[in-house]
Amino acid sequence: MTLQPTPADRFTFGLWTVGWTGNDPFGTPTRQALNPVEAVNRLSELGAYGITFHDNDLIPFDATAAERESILKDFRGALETTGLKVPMVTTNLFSHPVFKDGGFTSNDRSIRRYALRKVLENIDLAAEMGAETFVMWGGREGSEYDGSKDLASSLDRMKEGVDTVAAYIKEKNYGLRLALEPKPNEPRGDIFLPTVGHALAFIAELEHGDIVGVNPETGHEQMAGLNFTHGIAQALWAEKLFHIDLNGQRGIKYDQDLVFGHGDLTSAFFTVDLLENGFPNGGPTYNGPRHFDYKPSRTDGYDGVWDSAKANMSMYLLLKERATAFRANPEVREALKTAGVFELGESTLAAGETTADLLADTSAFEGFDADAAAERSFGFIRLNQLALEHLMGARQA
Ligand code: GLT
Ligand code: MN
Ligand code: MN
Repeated sequence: MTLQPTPADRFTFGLWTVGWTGNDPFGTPTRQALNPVEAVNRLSELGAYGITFHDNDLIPFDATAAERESILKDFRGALETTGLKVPMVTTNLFSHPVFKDGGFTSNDRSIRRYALRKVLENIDLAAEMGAETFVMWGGREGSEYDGSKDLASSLDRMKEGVDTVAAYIKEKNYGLRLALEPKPNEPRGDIFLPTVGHALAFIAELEHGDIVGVNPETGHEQMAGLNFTHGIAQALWAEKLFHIDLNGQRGIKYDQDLVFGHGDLTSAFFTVDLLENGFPNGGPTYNGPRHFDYKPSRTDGYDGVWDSAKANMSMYLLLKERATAFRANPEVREALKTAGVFELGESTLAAGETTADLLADTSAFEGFDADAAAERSFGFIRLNQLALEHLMGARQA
């Protein structure tokens, strides 16, 4: 059963996803180029809410001003006709050979200045398109050899770049926020700000960090063997989950960019459960677009491209349905209670209790029977079985 999405679901796609022609390090394209206007029309027909793009997905790197205007005119026309939105825009600082050692952190200062100008120009376009989020994926910001970089200077230059862009946004009064997208490696041997955690720590050092958050991608955290749901949870907790890239990845290997849910399905279930139902004890929630950043496998023609676009949305909606049933089921509520999930929401010290009070509480330590407390069975296995039974559709609400 394929569920039918509507714009109210806020599903968005990168133009580079359905527009990927299948070129990889070992082979040339397997599909013809896709006209951006067709991408807009098709995605709208399928029930998507919006489309996102890099400057050069739409406007070729070497386009003249007149070519740029004509492309934008057609694209805007398609957006107007379909009602599709552009909630996010990003810049390509990785394809052209000039960026082979990065944009913001290239060892060549003239290239860093050029990269910054390219981003600022694209910020103007993003604001004009009505985008809320500007993603920065620094795919080429990194190294193959540790000796080729001053790592502290690299972070200084990254900070300088991001702060300059953020300050420009404020100065122009654009309603944009920046979202840094972590990735551990590929195309560089090691990419700077490799995980959500690194990015959050970096943002805390910024001058204009108030408008800078993260855009975590499912597969990127999983390439590092990390738990994606934990990553977005920490970003939410820090109120820094500004955007999200959903896709599929099977384990620690090259970036697969599979359809959402086609990688680690159990993890995808808990991702959707968190995005849709929030933390069991309350807290910040995610209200932004559900953005798919995947690659339709190069084995498939355009039939497969549109099937896979549909599949992303359908997987999300199916998981949403299962996760909602999971949370509503009384047996699950009971299992969550037994597991202590709600108890974890209670503060460890009582309201107004001081450290001195805790030290004076002999029942907390001297009189505490650690062996007896160790007897508690948390019932986590049963809780997980209930989750999987819901995921598999073996149980309804
Ligand atoms: C690139 C990358 C993605 C990023 C995009 C944004 S481009 O395809 O693999 O993960 O989100 O720059
Ligand atoms: Mn990816
Ligand atoms: Mn991505």
